[in-house]
Amino acid sequence: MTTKTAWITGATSGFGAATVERFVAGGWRVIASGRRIERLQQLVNRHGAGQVHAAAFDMRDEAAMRAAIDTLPEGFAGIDLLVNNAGLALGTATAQQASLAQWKQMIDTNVTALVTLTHLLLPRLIERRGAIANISSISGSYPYRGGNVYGGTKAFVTQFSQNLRVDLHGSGVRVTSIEPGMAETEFTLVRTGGDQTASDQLYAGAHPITAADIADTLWWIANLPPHLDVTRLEIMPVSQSAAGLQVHRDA
Ligand code: NDP
Ligand code: 8X3
Repeated sequence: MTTKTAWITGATSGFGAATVERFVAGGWRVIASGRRIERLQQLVNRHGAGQVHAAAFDMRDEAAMRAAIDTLPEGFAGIDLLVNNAGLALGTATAQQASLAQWKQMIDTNVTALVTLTHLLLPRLIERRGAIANISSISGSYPYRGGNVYGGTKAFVTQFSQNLRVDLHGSGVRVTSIEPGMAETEFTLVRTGGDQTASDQLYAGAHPITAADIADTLWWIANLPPHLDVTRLEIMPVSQSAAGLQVHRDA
């Protein structure tokens, strides 16, 4: 049997890092991408250059992304699975107080970079009758205060996934939108600009989703029989539920 290859974006932390470990343990080759090259290098050192290829670049830099694709080593050039995981939320302010620069960075990373990499890899995925797993979020379905553009980017990811499936009809390529709720990773540290206390307080006592939970889910999806496609998967911790309507009353 040919060794399968997965490209996992955002492999330096959280869901992506755990997913690299899960797929490497399962015998897949992994292209691990992210900006923090030292963390990618640690993955290569741990697993060997034959099993993990480090592709260090900023997802918002299209030229760097193209160069990373063009210089894939021979054993990593065919791709069976693209895990579009790299992404971030920046800030928790309401729209009227939010930073426009942060809004643009979220759109550039969570939307523009995701569609660019997908577009560039589609021919290889079609050739292998492969799969695409897009990491969306419950924030794309349930609005919450301060979720403004972050939730908007994830709603895009969910809908883009559904539309991709329609266009790829008959190609054998599977597409999944995974929509997790609260998960403990570096996500809140990034969102708050490095506030460890805020991160600890958010997750305290909530038994949030772990990165390994998402890695196991991706492993399950990737290894389903080829006639099955999990089209959308919403996952929350038992401790979380949506209860969102609010009413403002005149004084
Ligand atoms: P982490 O902050 O732990 O990981 C985010 C990853 O994205 C890092 O590896 C980071 O790599 C990468 N990344 C961010 N910006 C860029 C960029 N410009 N170029 C390349 N890589 C980038 O968070 P999570 O693991 O939680 O997040 C993974 C995905 O899951 C995100 O899309 C997030 O929106 C989504 N998600 C998270 C949830 C949660 O509660 N944690 C719930 C639902 C969805 P580096 O900094 O090295 O570039
Ligand atoms: C992350 C989940 O609920 O913090 O996408 O937006 S949430």
